[in-house]
Formats: sequence, structure tokens, C-alpha cells
Amino acid sequence: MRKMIFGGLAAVAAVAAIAIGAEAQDNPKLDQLKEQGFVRIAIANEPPFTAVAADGKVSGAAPDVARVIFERLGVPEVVASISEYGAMIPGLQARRHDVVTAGLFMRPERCAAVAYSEPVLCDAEAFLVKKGNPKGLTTYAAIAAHADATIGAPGGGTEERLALEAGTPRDRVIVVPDGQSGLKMVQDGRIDVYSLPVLSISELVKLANDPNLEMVAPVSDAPVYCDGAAFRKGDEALRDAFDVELAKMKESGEFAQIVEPYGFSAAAAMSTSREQLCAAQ
Ligand code: 6CS
Repeated sequence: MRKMIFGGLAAVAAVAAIAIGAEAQDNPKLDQLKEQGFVRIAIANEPPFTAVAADGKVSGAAPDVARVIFERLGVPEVVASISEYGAMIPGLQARRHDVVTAGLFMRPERCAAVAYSEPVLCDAEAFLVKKGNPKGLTTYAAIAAHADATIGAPGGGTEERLALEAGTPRDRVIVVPDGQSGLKMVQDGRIDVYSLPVLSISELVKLANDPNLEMVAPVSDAPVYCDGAAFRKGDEALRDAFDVELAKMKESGEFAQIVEPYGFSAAAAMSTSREQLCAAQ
């Protein structure tokens, strides 16, 4: 805990240094976004991280934080497009989006591919299973060790990677496009487990209101992950400007006011840093 507090203080100090730098440096990408009047964000539509209502309104903790920050940077509108997690970074690199604000968890290989902001949303992993968890599947290792257990997860997502890294054969790791599909596939017995972060599975369980389902959380052989807003390599000046505003919001309590109603812990994001998360695991 002490390490995390010092880590958090170091992060604030680092951002303060960036704040001085960020004001001064050229920011052509931000100038372009201010000129066009909107920022294109990639999301997954996985509440409470990101959500798109029937009327098209975009919400969720990640877009809500990003919307406030970009407004303060002089970019009034957010235009969201839904993407599979595995397509978010290629979409960013192909300039289809300006930033990913979707709960894209920091992992070393992703940290090498994008310019992450400081941490925003942290969560552990969870399983959705049939009531009673008939195959006793409580960890990724247990799924791998089981003779025929199947797990569903987002394509290119962290849970898919955790299942494969635990040794589950590819043909027992099923790519699931979205939460509703995952829910139905567990209900119909087409997969034994559907894996997403705890708050995402909790939302699905609440919505389903199905007594024949239960959640295993947290999954003990997976770490707590945190996301950050992910910018294209080369847009570090925009990322730094984003971080300056994010640090102010964390400092003022505004950050907690936005993320905590969704169930996220502001303290968890504030007790770690991009540097720590990109070096970990
Ligand atoms: O970053 C990821 O890969 C994971 N993040 C979230 C918020 N949901 C599932 C996805 O696999």
C-alpha cells in the first residue's frame, strides 16, 4: 500500500512536471481537433465502462471523463464508434479514431503500441456461470485444467488472452461479440463461462435478472487491471494535455464524482500510474 501511495504521489509530481511542459509544447493534433470541433472516440458499448443508449447517447465512465476533459481542452463534441477490443489499437493507428476511451486495460504489449494517459478505470476480472457453477470453474487455470470447459470472451480482449495464457486450448476459448451474446450463450449452455471485468458482469447479471446465473468475482489468478485513454503514438502532446486535465480532476474530487457512481474506485486509479501498470504483469 505504501508503495502504491508513493507511486501515486510520484504520478502527481510527474504530471505536474508535464503540466508545465504541456502548456508550452506544440500540439498540432489538439489544434486539429479544436478546428474540427469534435474528437472521435472508440468504445465497446460495455456498461459501465462505455454505453450507447437506444437514442445513440453515449455514456459510461470512460466517455464521461473524456467528454469533460476534451471540453476543457476546447473540443466540444465527442463522436463515438463501437469497436471490438482487438480492433481498437489498429483503428487508432489507421487514424479511424483519435483516442480509445473504452476500458482498454494497460498491458505491456498495448503500452508499446499506444500512448496511454494516466490510469482512469480499474477493475478485477469475473466469470458469469450457471447457478451452482456446475464445473467448479473459479480461475482461468481451472478452465484450462478442465477436460472440456469452454470460456467466452471479447475478441482481442484481456480475458481471451488470460484464458489462452493459462493453457486453455484455442478451440475452448470462444470469441463473443458483446455482453448480451455472452449472457445468452451461458444461459443456453453453449459456453460454461463468460468472462469480463467484475463491473461489466455485475451489470449483465442485474439486467438479466435470471436466478439460474451467478458471478464468480474476483477471479483470483488475474490481476486488477486499469485502463487509460489510449492515443496514437505521435500524439503524445495531446496525451499530455489530457493528463494535465485528468490530474486536476483527480485533485479536485471531480474525477471521483464522475467514476464512482458507475461503481469504479477513484482511489484505485489514483494509487497507481501508467509507468507502474505498463511495467507490471
Ligand atoms: O481491455 C480489455 O481487453 C478488457 N477491457 C474491458 C473493459 N472489457 C473487456 C476487455 O477484454
